[in-house]
Amino acid sequence: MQSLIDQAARLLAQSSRVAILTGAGMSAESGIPTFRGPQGLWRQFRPEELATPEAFARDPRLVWEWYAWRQGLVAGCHPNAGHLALARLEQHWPSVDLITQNVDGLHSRAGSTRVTELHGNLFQARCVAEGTVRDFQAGDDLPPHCSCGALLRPHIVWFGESLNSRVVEKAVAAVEECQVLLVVGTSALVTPAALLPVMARRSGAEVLEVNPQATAASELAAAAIRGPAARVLPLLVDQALALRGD
Ligand code: BV8
Repeated sequence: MQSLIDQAARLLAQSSRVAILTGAGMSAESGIPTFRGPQGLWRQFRPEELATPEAFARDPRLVWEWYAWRQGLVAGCHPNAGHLALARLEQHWPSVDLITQNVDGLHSRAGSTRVTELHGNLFQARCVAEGTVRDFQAGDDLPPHCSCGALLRPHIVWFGESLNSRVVEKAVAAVEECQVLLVVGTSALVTPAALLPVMARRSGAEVLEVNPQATAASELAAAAIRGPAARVLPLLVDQALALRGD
């Protein structure tokens, strides 16, 4: 693994424009279950069953119970050494754009400021009638309602829903302009996020991957480092910083 970290650190050190794509594996070592991991995300349900507009229309209370449970779980978790390493990368490189599929907010809590949340944020809700978005902590009164009387829904992109076009444009621009795309903790199965590494390669960027397992993005990677984010990312960033003489 060390030779791959050496190779990846050299590519990072030589680049001024870096993009990062993270998925659920980024937060695994913070204690947040991944989507397709063994322990799953909640009771006997699968995310694809609950994270859909159909599930919300059918049973808004059940869907809110799931999101309230996740809010409680995430609130008790902390950014791990991998999140902190990516925040350090942003502090020392001229241009770092972090694109995350995660809705847990841990990158911002770790200090990253240039974060694009492709799939929304667990701690925001939206009025289904007015479309207004607000910070929101679920209480006991589920499902919650807006002051206008309409239902509030999690401000999350569900399966089968389109992503915000401005958010997608920002993510595509970042991967098409970067020199290196670092892909961390994603199975690269969910589109359109899974298309970003392909776009980066097509624009001439080098792709680096950090994941204990092979994924659909591995074949695009100049270096696919088989290890956990919280262990690999600090080593990678420290080595790249040393090569830059920072
Ligand atoms: C869209 C918010 C246009 C929810 C999420 C059939 C019918 C309908 C749609 C589709 C269909 N077939 C395909 C689609 C499109 C669909 C899709 O891609 N589905 C998948 C399941 C095939 N996509 C969509 O619906 C998107 N919208 O396409 O709009 C459209 C419109 C109408 C109809 C069709 C298309 C919307 C997708 C957004 C869904 N919302 N999140 C919530 O969180 O509640 S996606 C959800 O999956 C999470 O955001 C998660 O991040 C994301 C992707 O999963 P990963 O992050 O990759 O996580 P995963 O568990 O899979 O992998 C974890 C990885 O970490 C593994 O590789 C593991 O090895 C690694 N790992 C583990 N430990 C560590 C680690 N890595 C590093 N360190 C560790 N320690």
